Amino acid sequence: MNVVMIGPAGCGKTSLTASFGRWLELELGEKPAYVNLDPGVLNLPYEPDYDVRSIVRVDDLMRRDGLGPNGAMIRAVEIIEERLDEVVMGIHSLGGMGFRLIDTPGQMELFLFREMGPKIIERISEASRAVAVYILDPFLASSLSGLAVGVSMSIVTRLRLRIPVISAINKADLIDVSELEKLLADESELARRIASEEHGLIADLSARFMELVKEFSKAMRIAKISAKTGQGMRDLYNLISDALCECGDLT
Ligand SMILES: Nc1nc2c(ncn2[C@@H]2O[C@H](COP(=O)(O)OP(=O)(O)O)[C@@H](O)[C@H]2O)c(=O)[nH]1
Ligand SMILES: [Mg+2]
Repeated sequence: MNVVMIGPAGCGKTSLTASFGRWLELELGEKPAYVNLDPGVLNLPYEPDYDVRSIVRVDDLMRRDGLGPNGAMIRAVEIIEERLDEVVMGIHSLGGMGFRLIDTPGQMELFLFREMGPKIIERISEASRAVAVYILDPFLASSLSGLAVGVSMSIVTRLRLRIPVISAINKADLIDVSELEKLLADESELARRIASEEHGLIADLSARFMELVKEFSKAMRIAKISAKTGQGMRDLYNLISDALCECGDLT
């Protein structure tokens, strides 16, 4: 079972890979495999069983080819795309029956909007099931239109990767996300707040985005988590298990 971490830069993909993995090990006695697909990361808080930096490293490209960080990152993704078979074989060779936790590049557009992400996920989900965890940064959700944008990115993820997607609000230790949780659980309250706090076209667009998300995800089930404190890992586990069992029911 593959669990793919997706979300904007800094939302906590790498931290969650480590802390959800630790939770699986300690609470369930699982032995998850850790996969790093970020060629740009310098330090990892987990020991990767497969590391794409065995093919290419962004810091090497910067030094060797005199590229800036963005140019080197794009070049690295091109190299990974050229050597996709190797990457897929590396991931396949991990084998095992348990969880494979897949950490993706900091900037999610490199994974989602180029070939790299969809191709890798297509290939690995031929042999085993896969679910994506779309991680919302609570700072984006500080306005209702921001929340609509954050949540609707889970649909974009669904469209690009073609696997079930569940959502999680990370960094719950930093800001109080209970208000946010209540809003997402109560459609009519959400609609009322959008109507009163946003105006005109923005209110309209926010409301429609939310409807779209609800329509596609049946219920907006979102885990409230902290990769730092480990809070909410059981909820996340339950959502992931449901998504994998229902095989598309959450899509
Ligand atoms: N307080 C807090 N910080 C977090 C949490 N998750 C991640 N971070 C911090 O957010 C920053 C970015 O995290 P990282 O996992 O590298 O994000 P990525 O770019 O999505 O892989 C780091 O400084 C993390 O320590 C969390 O749940 N709580
Ligand atoms: Mg990362």
